[in-house]
Amino acid sequence: MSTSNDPRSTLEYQEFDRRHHWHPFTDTRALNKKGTRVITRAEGVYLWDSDGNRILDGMAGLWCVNVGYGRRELCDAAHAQMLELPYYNSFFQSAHPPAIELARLLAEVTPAGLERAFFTNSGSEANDTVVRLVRHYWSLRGQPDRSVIISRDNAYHGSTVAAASLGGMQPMHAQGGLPIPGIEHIMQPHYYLLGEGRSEDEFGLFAARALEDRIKALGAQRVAAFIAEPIQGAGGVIVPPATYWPEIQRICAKYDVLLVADEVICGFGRTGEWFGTDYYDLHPDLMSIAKGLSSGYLPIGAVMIGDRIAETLIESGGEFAHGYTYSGHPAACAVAIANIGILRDERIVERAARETAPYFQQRLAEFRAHPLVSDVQGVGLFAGIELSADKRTCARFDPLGTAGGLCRDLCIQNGLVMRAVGDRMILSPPLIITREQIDELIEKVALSFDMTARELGI
Ligand code: PXG
Repeated sequence: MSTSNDPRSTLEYQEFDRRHHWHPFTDTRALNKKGTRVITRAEGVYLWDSDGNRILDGMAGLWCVNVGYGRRELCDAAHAQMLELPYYNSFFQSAHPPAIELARLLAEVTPAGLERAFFTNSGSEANDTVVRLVRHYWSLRGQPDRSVIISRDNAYHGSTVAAASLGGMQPMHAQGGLPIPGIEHIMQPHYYLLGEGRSEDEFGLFAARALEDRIKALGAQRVAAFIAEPIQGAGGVIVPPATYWPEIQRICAKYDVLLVADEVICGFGRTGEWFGTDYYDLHPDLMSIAKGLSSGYLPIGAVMIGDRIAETLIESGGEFAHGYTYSGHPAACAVAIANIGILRDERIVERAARETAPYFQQRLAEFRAHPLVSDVQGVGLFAGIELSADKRTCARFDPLGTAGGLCRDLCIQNGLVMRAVGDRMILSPPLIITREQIDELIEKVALSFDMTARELGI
């Protein structure tokens, strides 16, 4: 048995990985040819691989390591909690201090009107919980036919059956007969892709009114909820026009459709506010959270439940027949409490908003002049940068992803993790990234863009 003091060679890891480890969202044949990258340790904003290369993590893991790597307080919190009470559940009229304390803390940091937390182990489970909860709510309100949930094209809400159905990713729907019944998708507010012929403000209203049109077409009495990420993350960091969210909110209120904010990526500081709903001044009935809740140190998610839903369930009595063995796992809750403590005590969100995020966005905007770049969009500490075969006409690459895949690989060669969504390059670094580290990141991005352009002859 190998230990961290006695590591295997990269080739050995790769061979065992090929033989025994099935990766998520991965072309196994392509991976097996190439061999996996093995990440062995991390500190701050940096990762190290099994060959000793240092890599700047421009994605905060998978959009989650908001406080950065190597925070001993989070490890100590898990350790202490596991010695005290490694496991107990919150079924059958029980609870334990970390779950109670975290729920109380979440009521404090999330927007007003979301006072109760239902714990899950992931964002996917949070969104599965949302599907069951909104349908149960409308049943209790005597409107069982209000069961349709409207989502958006290109949304990502997770990989479980209900969450993938809510998502708007065609390749996911194509595998396994999704979506499940009762899920509808409307257009996404992606101005760069779909805005032709309209001003940005006009397009925002147009995209929002797709919701009203769909509600009318279905009949409002059938529509339970609308779910959306305040800013689409995995879809490519799609920042909606300023007119979009106020109009969505007006429409949800008009037709009494519940508003569900999927804050799995936007939550806990990514936008420069604590939540995307703070950034856009939204008043959701439900909010899904995960990722930044524990900065990814342990798996935990939650659904924050709005008062009108909670009160209906309480007044009606009876069980919400739903829950996970590890809902509110003590160690994960203890880590989340410590993580929120760090975010608060060190004013990480506020400092990023004031100091580093504006600099990050300003430096990224410089890439608008790059021959390969046709669009740069971002808020706070995340951004999407569109690579185009011809920046004047915004021509797309054929096949899609030609430049994105190449650029992503060159980034790694240059010591940077940057994610590619087709030909859109994504950044979402830990919120503790410094100005100097942003300079380093920009330098690596510039080098990688230049190399990509050269290889593609642009
Ligand atoms: N909602 C949103 C908005 C997400 O981004 C989930 C729900 C699901 O969370 P879990 O914890 O079940 O994974 C997510 C997850 C990517 C990528 O490549 C994005 C996610 C997950 C994995 C990869 O961009 N987002």
